[in-house]
Formats: sequence, C-alpha cells, structure tokens
Amino acid sequence: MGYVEEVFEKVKQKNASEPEFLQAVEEVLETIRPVVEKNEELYRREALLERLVEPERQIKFRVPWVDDKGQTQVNTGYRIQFNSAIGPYKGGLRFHPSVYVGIIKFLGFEQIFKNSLTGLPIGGGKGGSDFDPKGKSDREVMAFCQSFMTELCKYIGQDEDVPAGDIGVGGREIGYLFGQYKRIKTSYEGVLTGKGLTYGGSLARTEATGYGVLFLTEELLKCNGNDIKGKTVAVSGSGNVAIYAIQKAQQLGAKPVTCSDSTGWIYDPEGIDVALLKEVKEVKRARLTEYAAARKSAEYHEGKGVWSIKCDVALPCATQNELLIDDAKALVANGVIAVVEGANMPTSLDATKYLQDNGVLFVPGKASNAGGVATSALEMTQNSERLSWSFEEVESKLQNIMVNIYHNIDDAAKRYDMEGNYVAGANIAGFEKVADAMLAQGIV
Ligand code: NDP
Ligand code: 2IT
Repeated sequence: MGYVEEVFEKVKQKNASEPEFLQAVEEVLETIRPVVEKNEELYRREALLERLVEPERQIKFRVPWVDDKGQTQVNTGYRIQFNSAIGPYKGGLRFHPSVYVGIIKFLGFEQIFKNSLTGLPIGGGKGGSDFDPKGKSDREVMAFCQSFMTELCKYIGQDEDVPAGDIGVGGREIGYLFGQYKRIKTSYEGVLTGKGLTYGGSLARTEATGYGVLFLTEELLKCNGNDIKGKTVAVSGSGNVAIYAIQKAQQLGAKPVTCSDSTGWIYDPEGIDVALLKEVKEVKRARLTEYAAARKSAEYHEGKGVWSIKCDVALPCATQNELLIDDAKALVANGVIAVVEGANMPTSLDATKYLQDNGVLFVPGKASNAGGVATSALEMTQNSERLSWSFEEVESKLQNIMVNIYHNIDDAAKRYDMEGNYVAGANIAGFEKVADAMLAQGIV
C-alpha cells in the first residue's frame, strides 16, 4: 500500500464518525499524491502526513448561559488548533446547531492550506459551538458569547490563536467576544479579527470574503479567454459571503440572479437588489420571504433550488455539501462555465469530479474564499502597528492577494502536469509551504 493510502486508512479508522473531516482529508491526500511520492522516504520517516492530519490541540468545553426566561442552557464549545507551522492559529468561529467535532476538524484542516495560500504568516485553526443564534435576543447572544469567551480566553492571544467570524458569527458576536476577552485579560490586543471599526477592525474585512471570490473569478475567466462582464451568476446563501459576492459581481458588470437561506431561495431575473438584501438579512435578520414581498421581479421558492437556474458562473456561498451530483449535472446541462466556491467545501467530491470532467472551471474554497482570512491577517498587521489603512488600500491588497493565489494554484497544477485542475493546484501549493516549515522545525 502506498504511503497516502496507509495514512488515509488510519484516518478513516480513527475518525469513522466524522464524515466531513474524512471528505476534506481524502480530497487533500489524493491530490498531493505526486508531491508525496517524490519525497516518500523522508515523509514516512518523519510521519509528516500523520502529523498533518492530527490537530496539535483540541479544546472542548461546557458553555452554560441563562436565557430570557431565566432558564439555564448548556452548549458545547470547541477550538481546534490544527497546525502552527507557518504562524499563529487563525480561523473562524461557527455558531450553528449542526456543529460537532467533525465539522470543526474539517474546517480547521482546510484552513491550514487556505492560510498558506494567502502568502501571509498564519497557521490553521477553527472553533465554534452548537449554539443557534437564530431567534435569540441580543441579550441572550451576549450571555452566550461572554460564557464562551470566559473559557476560550485561556487558550487564545494575538500571537497564539486569533479567531474570527464564520456561519452565525458576525460583527455583533465578535463585539461581545472581544469585550469579554478584554475584561478578563486586561489586555487590549488584536485577539479577534472582524472587529468593529471603532475598536481595531479593518476597513473592507466585512466585504473581503465575497469580494475576494469575485477578484479570483475575474482573473480565472480572464486567463481562460473569457470575461466576468455580462455573465449571469447564480449565488447560494444570503449571509456575509453571499451578500458581498453579489455586490462585487454587480460592480464588475455581472448579473447575480439568485440567493438562498436555509428555508428557501430567490430567483430575481432583473438582478438581486443588494440594498434590499442587506436590509432583510443584516438589519432585520429576517427570512427571504421578506425580500420577495418587497420586490416585484423576485420569485420565492421553498427548499433548495438555485442550481436549477441557467447561469454562466455558480458561486456556492452557504455551507458544506450544498452542491451535489444532481446539481452539478443541472449546471453542466445549462452550460455553466465556472464554479467558484465561496463557502468551505460546498461541493461534494463526486460533484467536483463531474464538473471537472465536463470542462467546467472549478476553484475550491480554500483558494477562492481565502480573501476573508487574508484580510483578517491584514487586520492583525494594522493592530500590531497601531494604524489603520484606508478602504482602498486594504481592497487593493486583497485584490493582489487573490490574483496571486490564482496564479500560484494554476502554476502548481502545471508543474505536476495537471493543468486546469485547481483543486490539485490549491492543495499542492498550500501543502508545499506547510510541509517545508514542518520539516524545518523538527518533530513537534
Ligand atoms: P453567515 O452566517 O453570514 O451566512 C450563512 C448563509 O448560509 C445564510 O444564508 C444561511 O441561511 C445559509 N446556511 C447556513 N447553514 C445552512 C444550512 N445548513 N443549510 C442551508 N443554508 C445554510 O455565514 P458566512 O456567509 O460567513 O459563511 C458562509 C460560508 O462561507 C461558510 O461555509 C463559511 O465557512 C464560509 N466562509 C466564510 C468566511 C467569512 O469571512 N465569513 C470566510 C471564508 C469562508 P440561514 O440564515 O437560514 O441559516
Ligand atoms: O473560513 C474562513 O476562512 C473564515 N471563516 C475566516 C477566518 C478568519 O480568520 O478570518
């Protein structure tokens, strides 16, 4: 059995009840195989792959809090510090009822390679809780965040581990978490990113993930003899990533016509009204039915369905495994040119393969959504130098980073005779830097 197979077998045995983690590991190990085969003796002796798939540290804790009725509630909190070879652990916090150790591990594992691709000195980590912020009052969210941070603050710090947002964690939650950290540690430091602009946040961090997806898509199409301008775009999700992907798509002259949430989806053939979407989702925290009620051109449908709409570019920006094999078939039948992931692992392995086999340009989230964490790293830099840069300065750095990521993953794929396979390119380019740093630092 080859080294890759051996390691994957062990990972399967050890993590059998974590399908999302196995999916993320399988994709990476399969595609870095040519690099591993070139260095097999050294990697085996140093157990490089075994160390890569085992988190450096996993923290799991009780989060008790009191709801508005005076009832005590208990949730589970996690922080998985996966790999610090190239910098302090960095990655978001997810608050969603589906969160368990397998979700945080898959996200933390992906984050290692994503953070490496940004070219900035950040290691991989992820955290969160099975807490559901939906329908909770601001006071309940604050009570939960304060309790969560009371435990988490023991393990994080500006040079140690710097969390940020993800699903269910936005500006409001980061504010409460930061306040509690500062209160307990008496330290005003850049321990979280995605902070508000009055207390150390970076301009353009809110927009960064969605904007980054579009900067990468623009370069991808340009380098493949096409143009983002005039393209019809299908987007899923209606949270932070989706909203700013839609906004930047419009700024670049494309037409996004869909969005979705966990209950339904919108088809708006005249193009999504971003101001209205922001009002419904960012201000009212309401359902998409309110978008449809306020806009004549929009159709609302219950359930899933955005991938049934004819489009040139598809941007899955909601959650993992939301674009499955039947969706991939529908997209191909409708002539899709490119699928660029805004979410983490939204496309299943068989759907990815189907898209690639049918000539669709496919870019994995660890490359295309890296603009969020890259801008988080820029927020860390600004906090360290106690300065803040203008929106234009941050946005132009973000654009450069995304263009560089595209060329890095494209070059890596070409170096290993897999031109156009951006999944392999992203995994190889991300892995090479981390592997080199791990080997240089000895057995740790
Ligand atoms: P938000 O919480 O702001 O928005 C999430 C969106 O996805 C909402 O519209 C939500 O609908 C929908 N959604 C979430 N879970 C499900 C589900 N199980 N089924 C159907 N719809 C769902 O999160 P973000 O926009 O920040 O994150 C979206 C994706 O992007 C995630 O995969 C995240 O990991 C990834 N990402 C985020 C980054 C960031 O900077 N925020 C950076 C890089 C990647 P509803 O409100 O109804 O739940
Ligand atoms: O998945 C991700 O890259 C994020 N949720 C952002 C992480 C960060 O530290 O900004």
